[in-house]
Amino acid sequence: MTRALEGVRILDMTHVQSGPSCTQILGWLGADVIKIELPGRGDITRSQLRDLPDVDSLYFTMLNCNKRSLTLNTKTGKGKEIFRKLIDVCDIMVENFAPGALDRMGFSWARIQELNPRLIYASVKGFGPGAYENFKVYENVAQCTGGSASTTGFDDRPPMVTGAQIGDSGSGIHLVAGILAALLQREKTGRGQRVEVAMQDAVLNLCRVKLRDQQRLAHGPLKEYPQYPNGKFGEAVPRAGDASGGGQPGHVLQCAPGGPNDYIYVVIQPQAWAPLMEIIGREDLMDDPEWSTPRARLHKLEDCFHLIEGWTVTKTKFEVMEILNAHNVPCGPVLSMKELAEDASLRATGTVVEVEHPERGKFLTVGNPIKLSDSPTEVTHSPLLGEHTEEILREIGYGDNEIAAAREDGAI
Ligand code: CAO
Repeated sequence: MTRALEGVRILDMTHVQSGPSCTQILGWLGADVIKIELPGRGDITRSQLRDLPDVDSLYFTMLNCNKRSLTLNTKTGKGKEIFRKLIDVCDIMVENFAPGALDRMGFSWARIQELNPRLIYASVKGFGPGAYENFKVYENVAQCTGGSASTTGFDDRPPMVTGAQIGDSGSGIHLVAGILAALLQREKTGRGQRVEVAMQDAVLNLCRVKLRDQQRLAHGPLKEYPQYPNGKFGEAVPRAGDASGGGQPGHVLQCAPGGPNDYIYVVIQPQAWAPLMEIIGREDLMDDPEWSTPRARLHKLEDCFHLIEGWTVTKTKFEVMEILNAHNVPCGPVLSMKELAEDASLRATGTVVEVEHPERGKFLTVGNPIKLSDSPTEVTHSPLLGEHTEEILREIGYGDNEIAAAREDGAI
């Protein structure tokens, strides 16, 4: 079976997480991803947070599957020549260097267009054009500048970052969408274009509902927030703890036996109130006008969840999930990374996969979360540093002598 992006060649100049998360997905969709790395060192994450001595870190192996590695110093004369050749034969270039790094190498967008007008040039930067455009950005910086930190955590505690890498992998997936659209447009126009995603923008896009609430705040308190009705609202959207960001109230409730992740998130849809009350043995509240409508419950949500928690603490989160789902009540157990790593259905769908690596042996990773019926994903191991240098150079027309000379030069 062919794969969706078969025949598409990516010049992958990415490093760390945001860019690599994008090109890994393109690889899973079938593109040939050629990862360019600095000779001798490679992507800095190869050696960061290592769990085994002298072996590529999980940070690297989990973000660079299905790619080939070519070591190339693009600041040498020979390196620039090889880079120009790669620009010639590739469809898409992806990079997430600090602002201006590619220009400093001598490859501005204008120059790239001259070299290959069909090339799509995709970048992740910390900020879009404006006062901050030249600043470097990492994950948590983006979470802070994109509105996530100010709206995450509890009212009486400092702002908090989330474990979901919404700045890095969130920007990566936004970039994938832009690249695929540009590829489709190129089918019609024959021209490449520039695709840019700023991490601040990607995070803000994922915090859309909080900007919604900022505007609602002008018209009165946010009644589904834990600050209502007893606390105060200031000028900006406050941290809402674990209150639901949607239209239906929800809360994390404790379960048995009381371990750090023995919790379940329960949402009270209007139609779920009666079944919930029946399950917890409070049939008296099913039709009580003081409790039975969303409006009546709004000023006492904490009491509502307290009642339900009195029942959830007597069961495990999985028992609660079974019972509530049998009555169509939306809920979700808080799953630990250990539980997710061992989850049989995630293994069966390839969302969690074991990959054999030539130096570290088997490692566990998150496979392709995007499932295409006509384009299956097979996750292959991340490349060793420079594993494919000669293979790729031969493919683009270099012979043995030229390869040896480039190596002598330090270009590869
Ligand atoms: N050949 C020659 N030079 C190379 C090279 C190669 N193959 N690969 C990298 N380099 C050079 C770059 O050209 C740059 O040189 P100059 O500073 O002289 O222009 C240098 O290596 C360092 O690149 P950098 O500034 O991007 O790296 P850094 O570690 O200092 O900063 C980061 C890292 C992530 C903060 C920065 O790249 C950044 O802000 N990127 C944009 C936002 C982003 O993606 N952040 C996500 C980080 S986590 O996913």
